[in-house]
Amino acid sequence: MSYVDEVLAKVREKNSAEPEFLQAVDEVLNSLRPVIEANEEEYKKQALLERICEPERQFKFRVPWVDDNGQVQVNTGYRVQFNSAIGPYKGGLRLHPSVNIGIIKFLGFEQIFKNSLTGLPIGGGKGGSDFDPKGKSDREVMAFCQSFMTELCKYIGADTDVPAGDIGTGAREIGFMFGQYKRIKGLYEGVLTGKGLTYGGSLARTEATGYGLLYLTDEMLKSNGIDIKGKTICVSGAGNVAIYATQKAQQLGAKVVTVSDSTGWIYDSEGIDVELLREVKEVKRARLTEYAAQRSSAVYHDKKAEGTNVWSIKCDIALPCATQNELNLEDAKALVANGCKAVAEGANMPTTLDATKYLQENGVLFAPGKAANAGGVATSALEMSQNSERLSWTFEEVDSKLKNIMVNIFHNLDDAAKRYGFEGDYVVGANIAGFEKVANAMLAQGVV
Ligand code: NDP
Ligand code: 2IT
Repeated sequence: MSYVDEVLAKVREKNSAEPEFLQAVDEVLNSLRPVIEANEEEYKKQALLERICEPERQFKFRVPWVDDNGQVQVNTGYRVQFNSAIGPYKGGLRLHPSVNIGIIKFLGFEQIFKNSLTGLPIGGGKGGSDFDPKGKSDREVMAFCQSFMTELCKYIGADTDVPAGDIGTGAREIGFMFGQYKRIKGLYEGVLTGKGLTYGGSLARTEATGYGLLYLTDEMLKSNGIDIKGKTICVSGAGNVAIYATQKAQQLGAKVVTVSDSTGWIYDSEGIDVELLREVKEVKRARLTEYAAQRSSAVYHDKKAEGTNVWSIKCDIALPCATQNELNLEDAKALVANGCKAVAEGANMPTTLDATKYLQENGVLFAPGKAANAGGVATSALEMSQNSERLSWTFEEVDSKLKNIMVNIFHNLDDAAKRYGFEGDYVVGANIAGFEKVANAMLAQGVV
């Protein structure tokens, strides 16, 4: 049995109740085969893959808080500090009822390679809670965030572990958490990223994941002789990543015709009105039905009632920006049948393994999330730099650094794929390019 197969078997046995984690490990280890085979003896002796698949440490804690009726509620909090070989743990906090340890581990595992791809000194971590901010009052959200941080603050710090936003965690939640950290620890430090601009946040961090997704997609298309201008794009999601992906796609001359949330989706034949979308989602925190009500060119589709989703719409480019496993084999078949040329993942692991394979086999350019959505965490690292030097850079300065990082990521993964004889396979390229730096750092640091 090869070393990769041996480790895969062990990881499956040990984590059998964590399907999302196993899916992420499966994809990464399988695509690392050429590198592992070239160094099999050393890596095996050093148990490098076993170490990479085992978090350095993980915390699970009680988060009690009082709701607006005076009732005590209890949620579970998590932080997984996965790998610190190349820098302090870095990664977001997801607040969503579906959160469990397997989901946090899959996200933390992906984050190791994503953070490495950015070229910046950040290790991999992730956290969150099964708390649902949806429908809660600002006071309830604050009560939860303060309780969550009261425990989390014991394990994080500007040079230890720096959390940020993810699903359900935006500027409001980061603000409440930062305030509580400062109050308990008495430290005004860059312990979180995605902060507000008046207290250490970076310009362009809000836009960074969506903008970065488009910078990388544009570079991938260009290098395959395709101009993004005039192309039709389907976006899923209607949150932070989806909104700014839509905005940048439009700035680059493409037309985005769909967005979605967990209950339904919009087809807008005139192209999505980003300002209206921001008003509905960021300001009013309302459903997409509200967008449709205010825009005559938009049609709302109820996901459950119709059993449909945005991937049924004809497009040149698909950008899944909502959540994991939201684009399955059936969706991939519909995209291919409709002539889709490229898929780039704004979300983490939105495409199932069989769908990814089908897209690649049918000639669709496929940019995996750990590369395509790395602009968010890269800009978080730029926020950490600004906090360390106690300066703030202009929007243009941050945005141009972000663009350079995304263009470099594309060429690094394109080169890595070519080096190992997998030209055009950006999944293999991203995993290899991300892995090499982490592996070298781990080997140099001994058995830790
Ligand atoms: P937001 O919370 O801002 O938005 C999430 C969007 O996805 C919402 O429209 C939400 O709909 C929808 N969604 C969430 N969960 C589900 C679900 N289970 N089924 C269907 N739709 C769902 O999150 P972000 O935009 O920040 O994150 C989106 C994705 O991008 C995630 O995979 C995240 O991990 C990834 N990502 C985020 C980065 C960031 O900087 N924020 C960086 C890199 C990756 P609804 O409003 O109905 O819940
Ligand atoms: O998945 C991700 O990369 C994020 N949610 C952003 C993490 C960060 O530290 O900015």
